[in-house]
Amino acid sequence: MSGKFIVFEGVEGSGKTTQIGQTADWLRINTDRGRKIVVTREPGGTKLGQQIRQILLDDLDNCVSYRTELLLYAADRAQHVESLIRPHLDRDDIVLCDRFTDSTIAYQGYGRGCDRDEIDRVNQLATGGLQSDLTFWLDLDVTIGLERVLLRGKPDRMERATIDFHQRVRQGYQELANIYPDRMIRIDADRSPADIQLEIQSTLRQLKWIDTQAPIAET
Ligand code: Z5A
Repeated sequence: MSGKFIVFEGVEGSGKTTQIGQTADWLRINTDRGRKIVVTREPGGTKLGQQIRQILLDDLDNCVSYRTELLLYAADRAQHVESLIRPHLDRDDIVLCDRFTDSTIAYQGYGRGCDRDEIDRVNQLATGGLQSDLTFWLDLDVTIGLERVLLRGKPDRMERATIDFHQRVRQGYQELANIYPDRMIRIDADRSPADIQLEIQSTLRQLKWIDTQAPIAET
């Protein structure tokens, strides 16, 4: 396996989708010819995953138990890793993924209070040990993020959780970033999309995964 696996994490509305799109456009221009840039997400990166996503985010009168929720995210991930992520990494592609295992630790662990050892075992089963090469954690005050997503319309089941829940999630990301400083890079997401994108491009250039002669794109 020789591709690169880059994950974007953060609370709701932190700008992951926006930044992944811009990063993919920039990488497509600036990486070696033939190296494919793949954009995907969790939950819902596969056909089966889209059905699981619907179950997870639909309004089910909160009848999904926390353990069921944990296993549904893991089922989505197992299918995603096996049928999409690993095959692309085996072909030397660059995979950009909106959320991965750290989301489960932050949301089901810190947010819901599920047991951390159980989460680690479930993540290991779902991924076969695959970890990101690099994770950008877009760090944002949860009230700002939730205000952004509420402008989009009706919040989904996860978005309707309490502010306390979302604050615990953010705290979870902070602790993960402290534990894994080499893999997880904190990006201040309370800035313009252009400024955030420049920092992401600059970080990727320093890692020399791309043609370092390439200019940083105007955003
Ligand atoms: N979840 C979980 O619990 N466990 C797991 O293991 C996994 C996930 C994998 C998936 O939701 C839910 O599943 C999520 C975690 C949980 N739950 N919640 N709540 P999703 O996929 O539907 O949504 P999301 O991942 O939370 O992303 P999002 O809400 O779509 O936000 P985003 O992708 O981070 O941000 P965005 O779409 O780029 O931007 C949001 C808005 O802000 C949009 O209008 C932008 O134009 C605007 N924006 C973006 N950047 C900026 C800046 N810099 N300034 C101002 N405005 C901006």
